[in-house]
Amino acid sequence: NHIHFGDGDKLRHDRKIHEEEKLNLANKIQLDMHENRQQREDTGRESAKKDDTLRYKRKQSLPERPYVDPNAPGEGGKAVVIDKDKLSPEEKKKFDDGWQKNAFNQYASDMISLHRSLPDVRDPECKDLKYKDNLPDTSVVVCFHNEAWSVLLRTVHSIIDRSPPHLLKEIILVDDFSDMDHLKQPLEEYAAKLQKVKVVRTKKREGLIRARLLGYSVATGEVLTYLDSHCECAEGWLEPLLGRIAEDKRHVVAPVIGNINDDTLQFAWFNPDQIHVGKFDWDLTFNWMPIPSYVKDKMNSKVDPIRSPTMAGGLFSISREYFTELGTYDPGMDIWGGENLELSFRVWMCGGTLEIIPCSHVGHIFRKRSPYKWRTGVNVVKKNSIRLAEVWMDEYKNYYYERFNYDLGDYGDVTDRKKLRERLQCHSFDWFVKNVYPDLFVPGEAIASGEIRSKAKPMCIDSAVDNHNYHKPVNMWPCHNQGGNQYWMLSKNGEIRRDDGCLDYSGGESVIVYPCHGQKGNQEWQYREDNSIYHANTQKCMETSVDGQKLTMKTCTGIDRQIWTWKRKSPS
Ligand code: LR7
Ligand code: MN
Repeated sequence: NHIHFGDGDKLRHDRKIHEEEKLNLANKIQLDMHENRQQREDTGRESAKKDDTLRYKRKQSLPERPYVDPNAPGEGGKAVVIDKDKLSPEEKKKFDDGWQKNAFNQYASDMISLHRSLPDVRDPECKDLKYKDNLPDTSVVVCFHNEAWSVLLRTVHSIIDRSPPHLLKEIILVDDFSDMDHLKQPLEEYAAKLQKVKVVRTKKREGLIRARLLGYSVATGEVLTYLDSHCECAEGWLEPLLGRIAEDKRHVVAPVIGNINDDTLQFAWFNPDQIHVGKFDWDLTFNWMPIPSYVKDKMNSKVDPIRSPTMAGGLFSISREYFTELGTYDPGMDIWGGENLELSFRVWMCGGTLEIIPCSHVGHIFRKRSPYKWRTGVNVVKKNSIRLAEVWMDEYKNYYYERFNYDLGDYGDVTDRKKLRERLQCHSFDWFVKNVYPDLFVPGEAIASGEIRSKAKPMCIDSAVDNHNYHKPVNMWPCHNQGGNQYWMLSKNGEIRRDDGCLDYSGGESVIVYPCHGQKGNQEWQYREDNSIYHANTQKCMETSVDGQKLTMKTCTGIDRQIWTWKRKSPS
């Protein structure tokens, strides 16, 4: 499993040579950053005292930001609304291209200052929190593949403008083999003018996981902070993250992730009572959930760190030493996906904690589609997820595998990662579930699971379960025996569910999928001895239409169109 990073070694080499030179430079820079006035006032005091004052001063002051007209587009995090009808044909084309290339409104972003102001979104209580004097410094690693100029540079400037200089060791921009021209020479030149910003490049498209490993290999700060390439850091974002790590290097921490609207670039944030934590579903996708009661009950204040079973993956800080001990990332993971759950499970199972820090806010552009090319012909997310399931999930991995009928395919070699787990002497996945995420729905508790096949025709109950499919009628589809949208579980309290979606009937023609509410009612079903599926509330039975395409609810009669085979599996 050898990776050729290319630039990494060279940089490390260069670094050695310039270490001394840079140290001098760093001292000089720091001195330059102090207000000369302060120094002048201090002359005459004894030198020890002066040092203290300087250190204090350094902690307080942020770099000066260039003046931006407060009425400029997007200032204060406000929305930029563009009336496309008023654009000239050329501008319209620019507008469309921007969306096409980035899956967000690049045209709007280009209108906004790289130094735009954001509201101070912190809870007032945050300002009472005190942090250690000698917080560790951080390298911020930003990986990108074909990112828009204004969005990437706004990320960079928001880091510089809102981080106390002595805590920001460097920003490492990792170019994952982009082919856009602006990311080549122009970025190099721009970065050279900014102190502390380095550009490193992969030699081929590696995907975000190995790109992050390249960033890791050249980073020198005590803490590593990873950010996506379309973020904006809000006032005071950094100290609370570093402060928590300073208490114990095993604290892995993430900011509250605000939403930068993909269309208007409006910056929205979450108050302490709206903050969500990370969960996962059995198809191993990451999702958000409200703070569970067993987490909330242990918090003394709304600005306390919030324990989170998983993390989104893109925005977090970790002690560089601890990241090393913990085995960084799995270099066998490609392009995108899986690494966030892998690291989440690993942190918890191997002695660390994962927390969201309510006083730290960073915005991220959430997109509806992925704009860049993935590896074709390989389902990389599935491959990455199987790698993590094999290494970390023990017998629980089967709940994931059932979802695609154990069609694992080639997921490469995971021996090294299994050795890592042994070396670290980690807890079992069962321990993780019971101690960190006790209210997780575990399919092993299901009474029946798998496809639900009609006796009348080889048709199965079929529906996606996600925000876009909630409230929509559930229909029938030819059985494909591959799990996926035909995989359903009957829970102990009568829900027919997948992840957090439940079959729900409230009268009328159709059954719909609806978020599970755990209250029985419209979501209570019985799979009866005669293989009918009975809805207690309305006393009706599931029935397929004569052509087999539709699912309806009818008075129970026991005809073939009301008889179902539900593949059962004994809990593994
Ligand atoms: O091949 C690639 N090489 C890269 O360098 C593909 C992507 N990337 C870069 C890309 O430019 C971006 O900066 O990697 C970063 C993440 O890719 P996005 O922004 O296209 O994806 P995303 O925001 O949906 O990614 C989320 O899930 C990923 C799973 O692998 C990573 O963990 C991302 O970091 C994660 N993003 C967040 O957690 C931000 C909050 C979103 C949520 C929920
Ligand atoms: Mn992203």
